[in-house]
Amino acid sequence: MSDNTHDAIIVGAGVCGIYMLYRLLNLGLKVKVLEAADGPGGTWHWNRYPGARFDSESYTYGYSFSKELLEEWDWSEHFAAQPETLRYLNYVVDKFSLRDHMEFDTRIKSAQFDEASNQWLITSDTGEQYRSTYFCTAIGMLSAATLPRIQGTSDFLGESYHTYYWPKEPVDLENKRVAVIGTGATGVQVIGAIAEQVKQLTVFQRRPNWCAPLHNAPISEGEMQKIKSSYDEIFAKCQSTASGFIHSHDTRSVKEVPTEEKHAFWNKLYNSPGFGVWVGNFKDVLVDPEANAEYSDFIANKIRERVKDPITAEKLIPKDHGFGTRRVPLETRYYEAYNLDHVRLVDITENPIECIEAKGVKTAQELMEFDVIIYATGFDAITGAFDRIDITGVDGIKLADKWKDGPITCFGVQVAGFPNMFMLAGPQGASVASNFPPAIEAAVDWAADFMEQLYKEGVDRVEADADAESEWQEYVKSFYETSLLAGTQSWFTGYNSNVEGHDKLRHMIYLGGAPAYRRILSEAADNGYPQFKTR
Ligand code: NA7
Repeated sequence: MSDNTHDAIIVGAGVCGIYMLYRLLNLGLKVKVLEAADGPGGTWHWNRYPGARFDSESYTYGYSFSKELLEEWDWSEHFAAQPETLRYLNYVVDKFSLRDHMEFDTRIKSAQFDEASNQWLITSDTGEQYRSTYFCTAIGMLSAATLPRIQGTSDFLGESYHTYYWPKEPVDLENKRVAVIGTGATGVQVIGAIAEQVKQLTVFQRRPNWCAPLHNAPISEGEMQKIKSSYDEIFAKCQSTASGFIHSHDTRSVKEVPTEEKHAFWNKLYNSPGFGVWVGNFKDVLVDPEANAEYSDFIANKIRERVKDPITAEKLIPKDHGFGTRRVPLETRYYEAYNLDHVRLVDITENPIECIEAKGVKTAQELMEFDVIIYATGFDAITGAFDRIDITGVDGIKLADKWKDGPITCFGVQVAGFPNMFMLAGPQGASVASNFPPAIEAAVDWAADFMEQLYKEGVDRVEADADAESEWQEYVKSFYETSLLAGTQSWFTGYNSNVEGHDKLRHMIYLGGAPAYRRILSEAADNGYPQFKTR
């Protein structure tokens, strides 16, 4: 085997790629990770913006596969900030001696399946070529950042940053006039973190999101010891919930609970840390429009209580979708930011941005001058990272063409016509709709076990069956008929106004819950992988 020929190439050294590398090296395979960044960490390598932190409890975000690692690592906060997570991932890479198998500063431009050898020919943007039997994508679901399609972004003479490409060097925002465009999970974290330190903050909001308090806190030494002794129960709990978080939903429905008791429960959720406020709710809040409307009203009143100016408060309350039907940003003093005299909310549905100019942002009503513009405008989510690579399967078929109207997969792990390509956290899998690491550990284990079996059997070509793929499509779509998430425009449902053609529903994610997804994968394995053809 030549130096650049491998059993498997994994693209991406984030949470997913790191664990896949660990698994495949343990199988004795020749494996390499190719990574565009200059170090491991993926999401946590790139997103260095102020306020970037987990919305998952730290101790459910770490890997569960190594008891030794769990014993060694101490989290300092219940929801760790980006620098700590990046340190953690680097620690994992070094602990398991993975770094030597990673090649950094290597962005993949194309991947082409070669029928004669049953290998993938993978080419970097500098023209370096690699061959491998398996082409494993661990390229992230939120790694193709998108700037707004606003005229003049390059004319601005101050500093400007997309949150994903935040520089490694410190950015001094003190005494600066700062604009933030975008109020998704990222914008909300940035705004909460910088509002008090800047001279002037102007937030450009197109559509408000339903946000709720994170309630972060430090983890004391005693608490960490307790967490360490409870890891088995913590991970078992995460395995049991649809969302993969430690929060399980209440089995009662909104209508059957008396108002006083209901409000006491909702107050408890609102005052508790993490995503309980979203996924720990009554069972019908995300499926029954009336239940959802009642809960949304409850949360709207919380916003009214926290924001002093009633006009601003109303602008911050979503009117076009119910609570939890888009990704809920968890926040720290986000709403209180709008009570500061130097913070202004600009509703761009009333006062649209016309263009960016040398000095700032020109809206229909005025020119606002800024020193810094922060674009928290999100991602070409889930499929964007795939679209950036020219992926060619059998008979010259392009993945981008096959996915023109949305992803088509079998179990979210393979695509018919693209043999030996394993998507470790791909579209239509469970990871995007749940706590990421527990879901990817399961998906990686499944793919690695499958490859181990193929390797032992001497099989060097495996491909999703087209009929099985069609069945999976129908199955994935069926959940969209009952979930309120499906009726809302967001990156969950494939919308992005900054990407041509992403203006209609695409079936991006599997909404059936993580435990059911794992069951489906295990059944496939137990039955000898009937959804896949080998030769
Ligand atoms: P999101 O959640 O996609 O949010 C992007 C935000 O940027 C959202 O408020 C958008 O408004 C706004 N946006 C996008 N384009 C424009 C233009 N052209 N003009 C004005 N405003 C715009 O991305 P995030 O980075 O916040 O979060 C992504 C995920 O990362 C998050 O869910 C976590 O899982 C981690 P819109 O709502 O589309 O009207």
